[in-house]
Amino acid sequence: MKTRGAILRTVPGKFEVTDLILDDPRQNEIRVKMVASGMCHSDDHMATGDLPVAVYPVCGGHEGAGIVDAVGPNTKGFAPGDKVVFSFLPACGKCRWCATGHQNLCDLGATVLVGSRWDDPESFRLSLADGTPVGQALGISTFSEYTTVAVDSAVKVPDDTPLEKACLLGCAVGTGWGSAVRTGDVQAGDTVLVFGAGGIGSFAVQGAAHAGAARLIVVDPVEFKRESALSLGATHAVATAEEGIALAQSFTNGQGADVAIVTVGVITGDHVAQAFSGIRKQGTVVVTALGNAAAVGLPISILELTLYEKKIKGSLFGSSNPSADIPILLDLYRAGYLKLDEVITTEYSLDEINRGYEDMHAGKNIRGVIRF
Ligand code: CXF
Ligand code: ZN
Repeated sequence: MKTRGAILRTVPGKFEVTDLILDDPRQNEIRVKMVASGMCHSDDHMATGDLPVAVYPVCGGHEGAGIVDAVGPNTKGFAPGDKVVFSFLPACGKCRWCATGHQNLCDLGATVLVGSRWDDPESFRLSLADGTPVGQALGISTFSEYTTVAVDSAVKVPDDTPLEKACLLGCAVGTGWGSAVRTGDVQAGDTVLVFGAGGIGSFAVQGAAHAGAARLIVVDPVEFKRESALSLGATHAVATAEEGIALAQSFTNGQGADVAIVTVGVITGDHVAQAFSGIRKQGTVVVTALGNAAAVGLPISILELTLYEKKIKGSLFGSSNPSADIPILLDLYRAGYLKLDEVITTEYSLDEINRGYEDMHAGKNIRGVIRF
């Protein structure tokens, strides 16, 4: 069938909304009519090349929700009309990682930057009108009016789920919340530093607050993001890392934060090193962010690493299990413990996608969302 989607033809490049051809769903695939897609910084990293994908053109978008429109032959568990939230990481359910409660590290994850079907590298679900294959971002391409995905990339949600908010569960919520609650293992009473109060940072704040952080310091240069973070549970919000670290030290008798979470849009080694200098002995730096690989060295103190047993942990989708955690987080939203509506700053049409990313760069958005 025909669809319209936002593609990147080259890198670096800008999104271009164009007509695309979408393959019919095969076995274990579903076709979904998109309702909403969050505009994550990682799609911009695809546009700059900081997050390299194998095939261009690529249709962007990895944080979305929609309604099943068709299912492939012999595809169990999904039916037309079902509401789904996508997971930007598939979960096969069988590999070592899925089987041990680490779905975020599912072996299929290695294939999602390839852009094709993972069981058939020559086969693409999207193409241009002239037949040129179009890669799917993270195997899902949520910047398209319709998309066909493997069932491993979709989580069924209740019929009354507001998909225009729940789309955030596909990346930002799990990535941020999990960075505090799971990867960072924030404990009641902890002092926590969160660098960056954008989409991911807003959920890191909410996760840390939910886990009982007593002092929750947010660092962001943009005033309205600091105010938003305060309303989401941060106890303090400052403009610079130096101020944040000084605050953490003042609350801990000079020891430093228990956990520091780095969620800034474009990370460098200096951001990690700064966070590292702000944690206590045996404290943890959690890194959720992406940046230019060439610019990320780690100028940390080896003495502090060894003598203070400090830890630096990468965090992919917040160390979560999307099939289990997306429904749990949805329940927390329904119960009022997780705020989604407040994190969405602006809604855009698909055709306004580049304006949305310009707004993100200008610091105007916490999260922009495309409504279809
Ligand atoms: C990223 C992690 C690397 C792959 C794309 C998504 N996380 C959040 O956006
Ligand atoms: Zn993302």
